[in-house]
Amino acid sequence: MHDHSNKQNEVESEAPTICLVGNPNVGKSAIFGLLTGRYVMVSNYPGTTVEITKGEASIQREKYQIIDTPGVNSLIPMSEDEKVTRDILLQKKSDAVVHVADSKNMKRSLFITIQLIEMGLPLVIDLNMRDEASNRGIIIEENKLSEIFGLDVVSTIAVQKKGINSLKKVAVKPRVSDYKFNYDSNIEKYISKIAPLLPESRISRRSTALMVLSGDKTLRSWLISNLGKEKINLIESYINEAAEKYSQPLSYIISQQRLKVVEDVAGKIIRKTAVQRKRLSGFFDKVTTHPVWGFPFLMIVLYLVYEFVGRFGAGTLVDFFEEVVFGEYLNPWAVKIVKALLPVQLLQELLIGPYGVITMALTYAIAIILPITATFFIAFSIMEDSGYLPRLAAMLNKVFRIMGLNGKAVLPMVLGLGCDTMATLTTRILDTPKERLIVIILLALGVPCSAQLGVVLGMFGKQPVSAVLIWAGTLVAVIIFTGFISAKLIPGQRADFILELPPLRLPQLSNVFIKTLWRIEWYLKEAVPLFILGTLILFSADKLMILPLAQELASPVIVSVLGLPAEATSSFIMGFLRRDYGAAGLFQLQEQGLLNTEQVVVSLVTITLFIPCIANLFMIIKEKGFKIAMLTAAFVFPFAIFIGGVLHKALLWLNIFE
Ligand SMILES: Nc1nc2c(ncn2[C@@H]2O[C@H](COP(=O)(O)OP(=O)(O)OP(=O)(O)O)[C@@H](O)[C@H]2O)c(=O)[nH]1
Ligand SMILES: [Mg+2]
Repeated sequence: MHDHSNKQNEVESEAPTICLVGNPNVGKSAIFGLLTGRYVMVSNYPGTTVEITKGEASIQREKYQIIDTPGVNSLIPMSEDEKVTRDILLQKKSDAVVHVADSKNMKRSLFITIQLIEMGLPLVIDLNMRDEASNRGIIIEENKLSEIFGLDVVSTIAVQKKGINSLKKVAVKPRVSDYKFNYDSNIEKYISKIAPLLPESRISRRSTALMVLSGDKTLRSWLISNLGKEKINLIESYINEAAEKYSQPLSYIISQQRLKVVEDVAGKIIRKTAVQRKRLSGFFDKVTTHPVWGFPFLMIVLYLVYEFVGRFGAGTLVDFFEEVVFGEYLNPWAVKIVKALLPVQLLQELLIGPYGVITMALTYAIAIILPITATFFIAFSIMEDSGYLPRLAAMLNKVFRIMGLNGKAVLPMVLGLGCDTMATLTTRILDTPKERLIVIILLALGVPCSAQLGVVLGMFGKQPVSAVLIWAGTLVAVIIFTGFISAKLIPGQRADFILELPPLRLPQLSNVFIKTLWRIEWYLKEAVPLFILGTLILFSADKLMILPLAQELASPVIVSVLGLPAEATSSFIMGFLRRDYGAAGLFQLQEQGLLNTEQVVVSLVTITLFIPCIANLFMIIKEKGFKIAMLTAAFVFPFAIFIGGVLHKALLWLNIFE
């Protein structure tokens, strides 16, 4: 997530291109980072990369353009991220394709290799994760593999930076494999009938004919824009004729015949030696996915995160930054300097007044939110890299079925806890438009992002445990209920749950560190300007007497419906810009003793459910269009107030916090 910045840095060069392709979670982005020196997200779950990233590398004093692609399970795309990769092979000239393969999982990799060979692309094979393969007693006969396919084969361990130089050497002189395998005579017959009708592309007609025969619908628009109606009809009639021979769909038949080739090659190149299974990781593997024990384990994980982020980050660190760094030093200095240098009162207030850029925006952004998000990012990166997230997906599959989703949707939902905006982009890994829409709505509605979550945890650190439980329980109930209803209302279907479980590993500290720094940098670049903008809006609204007016207008809702003090209005206004900014406002109200426990719970439930932040809204527009984005916002906003109001009444009635 968080790779907005990639866009601006994209380099369109004439340099020869090297394209990294392979299954999900095999280390493509890690290799990309080593080749280009540019960091892109590397995480231990499939679907980390959903868009292409370009970078430059200099190999033997020549410039090359390197392209990182989303992982694919097949080159007949099932989801949008896979389509991105297929399309780049189809439409963009690659001077070399590096097939990054997972050495411990060669069969899955070979399934891609033979399709890349079929495409007639200039290719080299990189056997990555050699460390994990040898830990499992798997040895790949590189020479034999190279001989069979007539391609250069190198092996690497990306996380230890091993083998990168040999990879560079072969990547600049790729070969086109002359390995050929045949399908049954019926399929071969129709390949040769369809192939000549197809438009020219960057890959062989034989491979596009096989895609067409496999019923690849994503090729339709490409075919329509390149071929006349007659040819398309002719192709369709060939596909139907070809299919008549079998009782199963053609795509299945073609896959089966490919798998046979894979088995055959795998038999020749994989050797196994005896190894001891590691007891500890085996134990964790069982516990984390266990239908019963998985839940207590999840609770322990959540508790640890709460201690680290809620207590240490939001308590100790924030106190230090707010009271000592800003309270005793920075703010008093700023006041002195500003007063000395700017004798105009309006300007002084703009910087150091109650809605001042320094006293409000920077204090919020740096003293309150930064320590919290930084600790959260560390905790989150550890969860990402350990391989726990996909296991959570497997465990929650059943719960997610209620919402018309499958366990795969857990990934974007949990990633939403990092940043809803990027998680919205990650929904591309989901297989059906229906699932994507449901997850996008749920993200916009009920999944607090890291910054907001951190502030929320910080506030609950000073409240009884029952408060955080009620907050979390309400959110989970609202999410499940909304998911359930949307599953009924939105047409379409749910796909089956197939998610490769990556191995559990000890997170690499350097990656956790780089990722955290990277996210902090992203936060400072994306969030702080918005904070300043928000403060300027509040400042002007205050000066133009709009703020008191808005507080008066909103007070029936804020005061009567939600039972909050009128001052909370400005927090909700800020919430429009950034979720965490709104929460930070509430944080200060609590510090000033203006909120009791019941009000803390109600205000936090409301602000968590409240409108998606501006960046998220733009992402929804990008992914689903303006109309859907506006509808989502129009639903989320009153719904949040409604739930907050109901909760307020219920808590008063139950009288829990007296
Ligand atoms: N042990 C080991 N781990 C590796 C190696 N290469 C990458 N990893 C880890 O594997 C995980 C996946 O790496 P990524 O680079 O994100 O994989 P990707 O192929 O880009 O994945 P997607 O973008 O999801 O398709 C990360 O946790 C890496 O740290 C390796 O050679 N050995
Ligand atoms: Mg990647």
